[in-house]
Amino acid sequence: MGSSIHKSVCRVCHGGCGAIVHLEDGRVVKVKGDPASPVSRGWMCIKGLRSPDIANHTDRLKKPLRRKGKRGGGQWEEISWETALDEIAAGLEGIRKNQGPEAIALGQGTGRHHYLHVVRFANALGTPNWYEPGLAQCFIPRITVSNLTYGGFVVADYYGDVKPSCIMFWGHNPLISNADGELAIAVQRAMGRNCRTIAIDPRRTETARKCDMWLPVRPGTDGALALAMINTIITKGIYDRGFVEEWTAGFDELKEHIKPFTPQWAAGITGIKANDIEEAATVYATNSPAVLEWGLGIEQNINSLQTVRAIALLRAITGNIDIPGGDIIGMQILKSYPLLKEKLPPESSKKRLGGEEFKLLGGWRAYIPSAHIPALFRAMREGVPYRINALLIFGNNPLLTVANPRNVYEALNRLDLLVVTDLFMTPTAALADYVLPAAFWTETEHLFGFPLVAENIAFAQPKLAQTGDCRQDEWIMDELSKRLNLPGSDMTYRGIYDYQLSSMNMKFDDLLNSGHIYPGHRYRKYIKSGFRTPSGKVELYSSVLKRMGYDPMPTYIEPPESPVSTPELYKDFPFILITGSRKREFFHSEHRQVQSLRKYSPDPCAEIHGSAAKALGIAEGDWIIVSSPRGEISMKAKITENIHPSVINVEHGWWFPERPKEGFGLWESNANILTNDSPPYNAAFGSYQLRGLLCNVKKRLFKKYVI
Ligand SMILES: Nc1nc2c(c(=O)[nH]1)N[C@H]1C(S)=C(S)[C@@H](COP(=O)(O)OP(=O)(O)OC[C@H]3O[C@@H](n4cnc5c(=O)[nH]c(N)nc54)[C@H](O)[C@@H]3O)O[C@H]1N2
Ligand SMILES: Nc1nc2c(c(=O)[nH]1)N[C@H]1C(S)=C(S)[C@@H](COP(=O)(O)OP(=O)(O)OC[C@H]3O[C@@H](n4cnc5c(=O)[nH]c(N)nc54)[C@H](O)[C@@H]3O)O[C@H]1N2
Ligand code: SF4
Ligand SMILES: [Mo]
Repeated sequence: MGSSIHKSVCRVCHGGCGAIVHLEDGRVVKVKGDPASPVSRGWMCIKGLRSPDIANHTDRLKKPLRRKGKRGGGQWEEISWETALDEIAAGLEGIRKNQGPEAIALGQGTGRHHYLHVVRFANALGTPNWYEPGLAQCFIPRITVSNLTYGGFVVADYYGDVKPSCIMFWGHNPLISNADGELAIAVQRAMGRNCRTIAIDPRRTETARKCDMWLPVRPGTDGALALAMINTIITKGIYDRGFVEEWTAGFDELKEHIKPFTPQWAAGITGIKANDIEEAATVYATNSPAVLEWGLGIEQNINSLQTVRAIALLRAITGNIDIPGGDIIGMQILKSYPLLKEKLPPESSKKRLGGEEFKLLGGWRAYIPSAHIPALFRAMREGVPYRINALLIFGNNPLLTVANPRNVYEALNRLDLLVVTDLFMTPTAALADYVLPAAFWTETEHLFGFPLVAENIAFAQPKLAQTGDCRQDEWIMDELSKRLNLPGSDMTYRGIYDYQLSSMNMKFDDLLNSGHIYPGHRYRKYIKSGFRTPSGKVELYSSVLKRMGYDPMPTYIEPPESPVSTPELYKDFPFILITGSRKREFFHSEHRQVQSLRKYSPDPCAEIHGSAAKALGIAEGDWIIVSSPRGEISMKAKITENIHPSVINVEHGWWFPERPKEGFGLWESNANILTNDSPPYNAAFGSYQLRGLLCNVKKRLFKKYVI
C-alpha cells in the first residue's frame, strides 16, 4: 500500500486541532500539527501527537465479543458483526415489546463524534432514557444559562482581528483542557502582552500561573464572588450604560437585588479579600473587549444554575457580548442534527427518569432532554419507578466517571442486557454481555462543527485507516436501526452530514476536498434581530426561570457539605475536596494503557499544600489515604504551594489496565468513591457534587500493592 500523507482533524479530546496523518501500509505511523489549520496553526497537544500509540495499541478491541460464563468473569467469544447485531437487535426487540422502549437506556461519554447520533437513536427507539456523565455536571448549565440569558451560546473570540484586552478564567484551565474546542494555543496567544488576566481557582493552575491576578476561591462559593463583582461594577458605575439601557431587561431589579452582596459580604464566604474582589471586577469591567472563560469548576456542585447565571450577567452588564474580541454568540453554520425528537411521543417523554423533577435537564425546555443519572442507575438497581432492563453504552466508563461507583456496579450487574462499545476493554466493558470494537478518530468519517455548540467552522474528518473489525459508533446504531426497522433508518450518518451541510450548499464530499469551511463571524447580530429571548433583550431578570419556578435573579447558597453547613463533619473531614482537574496526558479514564502517555503520570496523585503535608508528616511521593464520608482511596501525595491550604485536589478516572485479574484495580484510586450521588441536587439541572465536598488525608502505613 506504501506511504501517504493526509489532512484531518484530531478528536482525542473535544477536538479541533488540524492534523497531518502519515500512513504506512494502511497504518497510522505519525501525526503532526497542520500549520494550515485556521484554529491550531500547527500546534497539537501530547495526546494528539501520540495518536499512533493509541490507534495501534495491542490492547485495542478488534472484534465483537460475546460473554461466556458469568458476568465479569473475563471469558469472551469472538463473533461476527452479523451475529452480534442480530442478537443485540433481537434482545432489544424483546424488551421493547414486553417491557416498553423506556426499559432500554442508552449511555455515552463526553462530546464525541457520535454524540447527537445517540440522542437520535434513543428518540427512534422511543426511549427517553439516555445519559452522559457530563450534562448536569458539565456544560449543560453553561449552555442553558447562555440560551436563557442571551438567546445563544457564547465562546471567546480568539480568531478575529480584534483581540481581548482582558480574560477572566473562572474555574477553567484551558491551557491544559482545551475544553469544548477552546484550544490552549489560541488562549496562549490571546494572553499576550496587552491583555489583563485573572484566574479564579482554588489552585494556581498552569493558566493561573500566567495570570496577573489569582483569586483562590473556596470551592463551591463562586456564586457569592460573582454577586459581589456585579455589586462592585454597578455601585462604581463602571457598567456599559449604553448596552444596559438598550439591550438588557431587568437592570433595575438587578440593581436592587445585589445591594446586600457587597465585597465584604463575599469575602467572609469565599475567602477572597474584599479589595481583591473589587480589583478583579474593576479590571474586567474597564478593559474592553473582555472575555470571560468559564469552566467546569462552577458546575460540579448543587449551586450550578445560579452560579452560572451570576457569572453570565457579568458579561451582559459590561457589554462584552458578540463584540469583536469579546464573547461571541455562535454562528451555527450547520443545519441542526436531525434528532428525530418528533418520534418520541409525549407520553414517553413523561417517563424520562428525573425529567419531571429536573426540568432544565430532562423537561421540554431542556437543551437536549436527558435522564437524571442517579435516578436512572437507581431504576436499574431497584426497579423504581420501573425497571431498566437493557443499557447500550457508546464510549462511556461510568464505573470511573459517574459519582458513587458502588451504585453503578450494582446497577450494571442487575441488567438483562449490557452492550458496551469502546476502543479498549475497560472496567465497565468487562461487565458487559457484548463488547463492540469502536473506531478511533483516524478510522472515522465525521463532520465536525467547531467549537462545540457554537459551530463557527465545519471540519471534515476522512476515514484514513482500519483496525481489525472496528466500526464507528454511528454505523453500529444505523445497523441496529435497520434491523429494528426504526424511523429514520433510511438515512445513514453519511446522509446526515450532507443534510447538515446543505445550509451552505455543500456535500460532505466537497468538504472532504476542502478540509474545512469558515464563513467568518458576524458581530452584534442582535442589532438586526434582537436577542433570541422572550424580551428580545439580554435577560438579567429571567422571565423563563420565574415561570418555571426557579429564582429569576441569581442567588447564593452555602454548599451542603462544608465547614459552615456541617461543622461536626468538618471535625473529621477537615479539608475541602475537589476532583478531576484535567491533566495534559489523560482524557478522563482513558490512556492509562498507553505507555508514551502514562510515563508522565505513572501513579494516581492528590495535590496537597506544603503546610498541610508538613502538619500531617506527609512527604512528596508518600502513599496517602484520602477519605470522605462515603469511602476512601489511595493516592500518591504531590506537595505543592499552588493550591489553597485547605483544599485537596484528587485526580479522577484512575484504573489499572495492567491488572485485569483484580478487576483492573477499579476500587483502589477511583476519585468517585469520594464524591456524592445523593441528594440534595441542583433544583433545575439535578447536578450532583464532584467538587466542594469534605475530606480527610492521612499517610498510608502499609506498602502499596506492587504490579
Ligand atoms: N470525580 C470526577 N468525575 C468526573 C469528572 C470530574 O471532574 N471529577 N468530570 C466529569 C465530566 S465533565 C465528564 S464529561 C465525564 C467524562 O466521562 P466519560 O466520557 O465516560 O470519560 P472517558 O473515560 O473519556 O470515556 C469513556 C470511554 O470512551 C471510550 N472512547 C473514546 N473514544 C471513543 C469512541 O469514539 N467511541 C467509543 N465507543 N468509545 C470511545 C474510551 O476508551 C473510554 O473507555 O466524566 C465526569 N466524571
Ligand atoms: N487533557 C484533558 N483535557 C480535557 C479533559 C480531560 O479529561 N483531559 N476533559 C474534557 C472535559 S469533558 C471537560 S468538561 C473539560 C473541562 O475543562 P476545564 O473547564 O478547564 O476543567 P477542569 O480542569 O476540570 O477544572 C477547571 C478548574 O476548576 C477548578 N475548581 C475546582 N473546584 C472549583 C470551584 O469550586 N470553583 C472554582 N472557581 N474553580 C474550581 C480546578 O482547580 C481546575 O483548575 O476538559 C476537557 N478537556
Ligand atoms: S487538544 Fe485535543 S484536538 Fe488538539 S491535539 Fe490535543 S487531543 Fe487532539
Ligand atoms: Mo465534561
